[in-house]
Formats: sequence, C-alpha cells, structure tokens
Amino acid sequence: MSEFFNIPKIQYEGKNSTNPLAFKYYNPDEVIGGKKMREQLKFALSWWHTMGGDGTDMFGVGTADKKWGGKDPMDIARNKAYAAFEIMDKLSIDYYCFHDRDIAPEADTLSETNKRLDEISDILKELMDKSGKKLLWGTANCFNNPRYMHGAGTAPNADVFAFAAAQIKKALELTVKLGGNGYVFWGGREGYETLLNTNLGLEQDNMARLMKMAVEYARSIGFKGDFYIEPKPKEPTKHQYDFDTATVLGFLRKYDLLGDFKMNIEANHATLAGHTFQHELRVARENSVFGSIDANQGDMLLGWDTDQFPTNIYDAVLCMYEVLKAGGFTNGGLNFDSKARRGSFTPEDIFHSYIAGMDTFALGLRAADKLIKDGRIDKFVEERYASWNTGIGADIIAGKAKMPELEKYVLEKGDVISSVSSGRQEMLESILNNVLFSD
Ligand code: XUL
Ligand code: CO
Repeated sequence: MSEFFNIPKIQYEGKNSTNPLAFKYYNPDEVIGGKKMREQLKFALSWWHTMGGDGTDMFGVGTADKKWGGKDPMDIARNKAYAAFEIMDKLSIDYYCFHDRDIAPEADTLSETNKRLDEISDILKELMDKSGKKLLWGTANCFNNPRYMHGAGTAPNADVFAFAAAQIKKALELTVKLGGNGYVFWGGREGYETLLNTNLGLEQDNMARLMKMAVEYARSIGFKGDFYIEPKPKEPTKHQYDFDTATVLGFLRKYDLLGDFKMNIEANHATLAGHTFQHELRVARENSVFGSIDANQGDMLLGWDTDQFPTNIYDAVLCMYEVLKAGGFTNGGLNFDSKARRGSFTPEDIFHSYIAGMDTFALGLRAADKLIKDGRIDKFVEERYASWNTGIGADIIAGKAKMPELEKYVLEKGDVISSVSSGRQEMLESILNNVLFSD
C-alpha cells in the first residue's frame, strides 16, 4: 500500500534541533522515572479527531480533507485505518482509541452496521498484529444519531435505551476482539436541558442500569480491563450528570460501581467544570479511581470545549506529577482527544500537532520526575502536616481524642495561633520554576 503522507518517520533530535518535524523532548526509548518514556506516557491517537475531524464548526464546513482518497463511506473507513497506522508508526504512537462510529459509518440497520464494524475491525486487527500497536480503549458514540437527542442511557424512552444497549454490546465485543484494556463511557447527551421535562432520579438510575449491564456482559466475554467514566460538566447538554470527578464518585458509590470503574480525566473538561486539570487528577488519585487521561487544553477566553493540542507546560508537568504519584498508568494512557485548529488544515499539520502535544507531555514527564527527585515541594507538604504524626494530631487520628479531650487540651494550651505557619505559596511556585528551568 502506498503511503498517505510524504513525511519521514519523526526522530528525536534533542532540544537544540530546529527541525519542525522532529521531537525535541520525546525520546521513546529513553528511561525517565524508571520506565521508557513510551511506557510512562502511553500516547494514543484519537480516531475521531485525527482520522475524521475535518474542521467543520457551527459557522462553516470542513477545511481539511479527511476522505483519505476513499470514494464511498466504507472505502473512506478502510483508508482511514491504513492512514492511522501510518501516522502511529511515523510518530511512534503505540495506542489508539475509537468510538464505534469513527471506524465504520452507521448503516440503515443495526445488523448491517455491525457487519461494517466486523469488516473494519478485521482490518484493524491485521494492522495491529503487523505493527504491534494496541487499542487503549473503545467506546460507543451514543450522542450523534438523532435517536439520542434526549440521551441514550438516560433517554425518557425505553426503546432508545434498548438501542443504546445493543450498540454498546457491539462496542464491547469490538474492544475485546481488539484487545483493548479500557472501555469509556462519556455521557454525550446524558444530562438535561431543563428540569421542567426531566425525571432526574429515573435517568440516573437508568444510566447505572446500563453500566451494570455493560460490566456484566463485558466480563462474560472476557473483558479484564477497566471501565472509565469521562467527567464533563456541560456541552452538548446544559448539565451533564458526569459533571466532574467528585460528582462521578458519588454516583459510583451510590450504585456500587466502584469496583469496575475508574476515571478518564480530560483537561478541557476539568476547566469547563471550573477546576484545574491537576485538581481532577488529584481527586481521582486520592480516591483510587485514577485511570486514564484525555490530553488536550481549552482556551480560557473561549470557554467551550476547544480540544486543542496541549502545549501548556505547567499543566503537563503537574499532570505527570499526579500520574507518577499515582504509580504511573496501568490500563490507561494519554489519549490526545485533541484536534488541529480549523485553519491548520494540511496533512502536515497532523504531524505538527502531535509533535507539539507529545513534546509537551515529554517535557512534563521529564520535569515531573525532576520535581519528585528534587523533593523540596513534597518535603514542604510533609512538614506542613507534621502535627498529625505525634501528640494531639496522632491522638485525633487514632480516635483517642474526641471533643471533651480536645476541649481540655485547648483549655490547657491557650490560643494556638503560634502553631500556625505560612503556606509559602510563592516560595513553592518559585521552586517549581527553578526545577523546570534549571538544567
Ligand atoms: C467529548 C469527548 C469525547 C470522549 C469520548 O467532549 O471528550 O470525545 O472522549 O466519547
Ligand atoms: Co474526551
């Protein structure tokens, strides 16, 4: 098969290189923090943006040709597969992620749609066997088709729920067939526009029912990986039930789903929820539900889900700090749920975009490893909480000091203001800069 891109395999040339088609920081086989960079970062290509996204927006048609030389929808779907594996090979990306409808277009009936998926997944399997590339996670697109206008698992109509379940069943089979270690639920239209027409309690119960069915079926066909929920507060609906990590944790606890589900944290979704990317990762880590990451970034001045390739170094450093502190990825990885800007429409822009994103996270990993080895920030935090290790703090934790004992303690001690020390935020920010910009 002839090549789709007149671009050589991208090489690591180091930070002094000025070659735009070279990595400056991502050196896949270099060991950082005890593992090869490719294993620490586990980069994945997103099929929807990279292979399908042509720049269409609310104000205009696409600007990029994503037909890949195909003449009809299935021809395009086949070519997408070959082009995707060429991109992954040339960029040293080891994983990919897809929605069912990204890899094969929906036909008039479910059985015909499923046949199309069988055909394309056979091609994917063959390409994977040849290249060693892997599926990070699969998912079902239950938000695009008009039948899902009021939701899928949270639809007011049981027929729509049934259709979503049938679609997800097939997506799970595809994920297992392709050896995926993850399956994502992103609730595209699982939310509401107005409470005036919404039975919020039933909708959430049903969403949990759908997830339980998915777990039961997937485990019965041999799926050993993780299920992920990808929190997002809004867009396309006004309110999405999977608002943020804390909200999803409450949902998982209520419906007893914690054993099977972890979080797929997306940077732009975090900021839409009014949080930093690091906040979402930290909440997930502290609650043992850190799973996978959709890497991208938003634009604070725009305020919607712009899905830009990540270039913000601070965010990448603090993200990789959380990942390393969580013990690294297990089944998860870093999926670029990112798209080149509408004006960056040439095939070469795909490469520039991924190089920008991958180098940003490579720098993030390098700096996060330095930050942990430097130890000043971790030591500061440890010392800040030292009063919990001995004396009254240890007694509170051990359950030995309750309100009467604490009252006695304070009556004897007097005011405690002298125990309070500075938070030293500026000093810590300065240490972060020092670690980042020293050699
Ligand atoms: C949408 C989004 C999705 C999920 C997968 O904002 O992030 O692409 O990642 O359904
Ligand atoms: Co996403």
